[in-house]
Amino acid sequence: MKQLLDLKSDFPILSQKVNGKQLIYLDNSATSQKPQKVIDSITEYYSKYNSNVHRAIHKLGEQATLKYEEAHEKVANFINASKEEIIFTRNTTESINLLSHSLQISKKHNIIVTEMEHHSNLVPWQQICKETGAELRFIPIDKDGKLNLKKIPINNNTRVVSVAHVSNVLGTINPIKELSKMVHQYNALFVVDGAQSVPHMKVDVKDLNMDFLAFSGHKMLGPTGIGVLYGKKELLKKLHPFLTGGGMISDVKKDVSEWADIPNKFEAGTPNIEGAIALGAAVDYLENIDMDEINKNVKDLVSYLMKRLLELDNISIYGPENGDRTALVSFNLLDIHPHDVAEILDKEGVAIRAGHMCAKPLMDILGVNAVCRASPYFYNTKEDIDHLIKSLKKVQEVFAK
Ligand code: C6P
Repeated sequence: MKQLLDLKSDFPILSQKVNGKQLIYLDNSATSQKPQKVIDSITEYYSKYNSNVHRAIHKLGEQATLKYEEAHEKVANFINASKEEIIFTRNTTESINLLSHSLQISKKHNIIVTEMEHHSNLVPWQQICKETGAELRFIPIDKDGKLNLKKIPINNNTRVVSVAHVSNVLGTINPIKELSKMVHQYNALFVVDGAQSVPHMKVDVKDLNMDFLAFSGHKMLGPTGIGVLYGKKELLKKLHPFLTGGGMISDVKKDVSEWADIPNKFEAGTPNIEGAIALGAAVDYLENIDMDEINKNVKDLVSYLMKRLLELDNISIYGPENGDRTALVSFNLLDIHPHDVAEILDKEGVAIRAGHMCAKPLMDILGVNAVCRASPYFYNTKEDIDHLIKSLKKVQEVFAK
């Protein structure tokens, strides 16, 4: 295994200068960078075996189908699922929309999310509740940015509890095993938004007893436009398809159709073939490093980031203490708008995200309109964080004048 510190050279984009300064990319929670191996897998598909899948009786078609199927298998092994339990979608957002439309929610149901959800795990449930008359309920968060499980509003009418594994604003790692137990005691379905966890830690869907898990390829070294919905086999078999058309049927008559087996039932139309294959290459890359190693490395970087941010005067940091968090740190500098912070950092070559983070209800709870967020991945170094801190000090100097 390579030392994690050597890995920057695998990512061609990271060697460039931005605004005349060496690029320090700390916006990995928005999207990660891609290693050469993933980029090559896309070029290889288009230059050697571009063809449609599940249709063609020719060499290229067979090769593309084999690789596409292999990608399902790689992703399945990555989260300890089986191949037919992996549905390829465009992203986490589409995975959750697929579920919310397929679950046949009705007026008698309630659906529970948390106050820290990304819009993608809130708006689809909010809309389905509006359409069906079901009730949307929230697990509140406490002052430390953790879920208050004593106040989970669950009852026998709860159909779904859908929770982020890791918050994209607070970095909180939610207690998925504990939640899963609680939810299943009420015979409700347990859905996990893994957009910010799957890239960073070993997520075992069986050990954590998740009914469904949604995540995005682009946050875990894969390309944009490919996402995953995992579902337990017995549940997926019972669900209605979200999109219908070619590729998802076993038989069609003029007035009636029968559905193909899972996962094809949920993959209507020509899929994102190169995206799936490249996600398979991303999974290979991550597994070659080892997810436990990545988890440890990112947690160390986050705790170093917290420590160094706390050296600054007039800073508010959001979310729990070290240990209960990973992936990212959100903060605000007193009286300086996050957009101004990000703009000045950009001039120093440092890329962070500033804004509402697609979590407006959480912004309301925090009492802010926007935050700054720095999110390292395993290829970042402590020197990158030192550079961020130096640049933040410059921001404060500019505004002190
Ligand atoms: N968060 C961020 O900068 P998509 O866009 O579908 O790939 O992922 C949506 C999503 C869902 N849940 C969580 C917890 C997320 O963090 C995200 C994406 C990015 O925080 C882009 S807004």
